[in-house]
Amino acid sequence: MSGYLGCKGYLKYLGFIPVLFLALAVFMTGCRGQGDEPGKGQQPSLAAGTPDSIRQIAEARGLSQKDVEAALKTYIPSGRFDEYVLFASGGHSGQVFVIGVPSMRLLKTIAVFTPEPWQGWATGSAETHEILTGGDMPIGENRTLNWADVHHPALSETDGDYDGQFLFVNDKANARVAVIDLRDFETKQIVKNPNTISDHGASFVTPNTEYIIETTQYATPLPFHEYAPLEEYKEKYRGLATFYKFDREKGRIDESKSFSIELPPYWQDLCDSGKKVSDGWVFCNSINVEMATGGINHGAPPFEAGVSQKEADYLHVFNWKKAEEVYKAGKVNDLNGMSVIPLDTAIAEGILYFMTVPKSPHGVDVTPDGNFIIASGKLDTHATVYSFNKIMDAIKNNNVEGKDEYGVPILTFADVVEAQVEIGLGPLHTQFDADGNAYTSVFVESTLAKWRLGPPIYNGPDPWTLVEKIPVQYNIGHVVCAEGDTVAPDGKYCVALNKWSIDRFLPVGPLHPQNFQLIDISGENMQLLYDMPIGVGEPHYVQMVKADKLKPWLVYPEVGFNPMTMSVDPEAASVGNEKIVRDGNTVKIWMSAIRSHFNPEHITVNQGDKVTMYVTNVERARDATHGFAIEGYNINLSLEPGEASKVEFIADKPGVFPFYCTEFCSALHLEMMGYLLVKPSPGS
Ligand code: RUQ
Ligand code: CUA
Repeated sequence: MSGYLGCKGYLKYLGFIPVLFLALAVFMTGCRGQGDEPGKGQQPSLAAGTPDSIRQIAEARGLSQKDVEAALKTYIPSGRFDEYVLFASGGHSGQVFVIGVPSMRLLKTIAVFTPEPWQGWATGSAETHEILTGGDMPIGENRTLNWADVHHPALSETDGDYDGQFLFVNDKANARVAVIDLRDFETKQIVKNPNTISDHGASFVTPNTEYIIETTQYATPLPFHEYAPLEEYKEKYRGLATFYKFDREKGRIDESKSFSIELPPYWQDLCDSGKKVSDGWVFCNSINVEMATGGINHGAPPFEAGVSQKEADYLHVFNWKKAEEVYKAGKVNDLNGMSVIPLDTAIAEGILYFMTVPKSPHGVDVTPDGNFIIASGKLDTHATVYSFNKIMDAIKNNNVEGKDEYGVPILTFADVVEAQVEIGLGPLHTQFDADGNAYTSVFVESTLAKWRLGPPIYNGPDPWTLVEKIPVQYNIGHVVCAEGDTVAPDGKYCVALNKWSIDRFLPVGPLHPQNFQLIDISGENMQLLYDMPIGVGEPHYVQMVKADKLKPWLVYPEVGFNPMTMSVDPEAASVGNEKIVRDGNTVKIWMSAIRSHFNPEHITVNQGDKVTMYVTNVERARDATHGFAIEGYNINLSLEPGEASKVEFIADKPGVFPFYCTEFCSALHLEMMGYLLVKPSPGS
């Protein structure tokens, strides 16, 4: 029943669009809960021939035949590994979660945009602090950003397939993009876009990770720190699509080789890169073709009404290879150190075209063969399928139905559309399997819809039709299927990434977990296998990669390894070179850590001294991590075997401060400590 309440919320939310009342009423049944009493299982009814040992357990636990099957499909015995790995957006936590499939066990939290003490992330080491502040705001004081709204992870690709090397994530709130190296699962770089304050269409990679794409969400003046009143919205406000050049060798974004394209002030939304036949193109949705500026507080229509007045918005079609040529030819403006292709140039050079998409579109997804581009309106019941060949023909023949206010050509809708597939109310995002099926999350009705593509990717009977829908609990945002956005999807599993869980878990107060639901798609019918509560809000996109594509290090390759440079640090402490060196009021300390002591253990400095510590974990054993915390100085490091780290602080607090290892590394871990003695300066 609570599922029904969830849907009622949407009635209110969408109530200003009367036509939707009818549609919602029709679909409301799809919103209802699954009929079970919250927290209670179904009645057991096991198949004949089930061994007694299993029957007894199932009966005692109230498990049905289906429950037992689901349990067997997800259970991973101790010491065995999962087949797939999810890289999940950590939402406002600013981090990334790593989860095994099918067990749905949380394997790791990767610190990205938010300090994370257990990893020593920006809680002591100079290097991690440098990475975090690398994404600082280019203006103002006190500018270190300590949180982010992580939306979309993107694994690096080679020929359109995940290669397991890097992961990119964006921060919608501040328009930042981070680079994570999957050799050690650590963040290596955070880049702040100097010209836009928010993004959403990020992170998406081109098929060989030439570029990482980021588009503006909410239009602001260009650059965002210029002031212009909302009355000047059409003239002064702009969107941007930024193409960050990725240097695979260095494992970093190269801002000096990156460029942006100026866009009209529609709110650019999600993107997907063309692949195979459509390689060289990028497709990004947008909303607010109305260029509404809100103003409910002085009688204007609120944004939600203003932005969805018109029947259609624009899907942006970019020729990124052409844009790269134009950028290299220097036809750009320099804006805060970023090369920006002006909108007029983008139009004149044939870099940008529009296609209309009905009813407040959101996601856009390219089929594995690259032939079709699928976009869905949040207030629509269809997925609209565009043909890449038809788009190319329309561009070649200048087959346009007009231009927008800024002169961008709009391709004739009827001539670029391949199909419109009726799938349910509120479709958002689409993934694919290996058999020519698409899986679309349907938000308003809380379902996952499986439907057939058409030729040439699916050549069987009944192309472009709905196959099956499965209810999910509740309010599904994204869906992810195994490698389901690559050129070679695996099928097998999808995970519904539900915003609301309502009645699925033990209550933990008014702030409920989100619900990741594992769904088996390998059989004739989709089967719900497992609910995983996500105790952190609010994840968006997730990618699912075959576990054997990842080749992470189990210890750092050599002692004295600096994760920032991914090489041995010439300054690193090692066994035998531990020392304390004073030079005026600067004190440098080289310290080793090994079970179960630090060397040195006594450090005496004067109040006001500038202290630099080089600390190395000299262990070679797997999992022999040491922490290094200085009490009262707000410092904690995590030193993985081989890792060298650097700590810098001013010893401004006089007194005696124990330092200790924060990882329970051995039987004598409690004894792994030392004293920092700070002698008061004579005047204090
Ligand atoms: S967006 S569902 Cu970034 Cu769809 Cu969240
Ligand atoms: Cu090292 Cu505890």
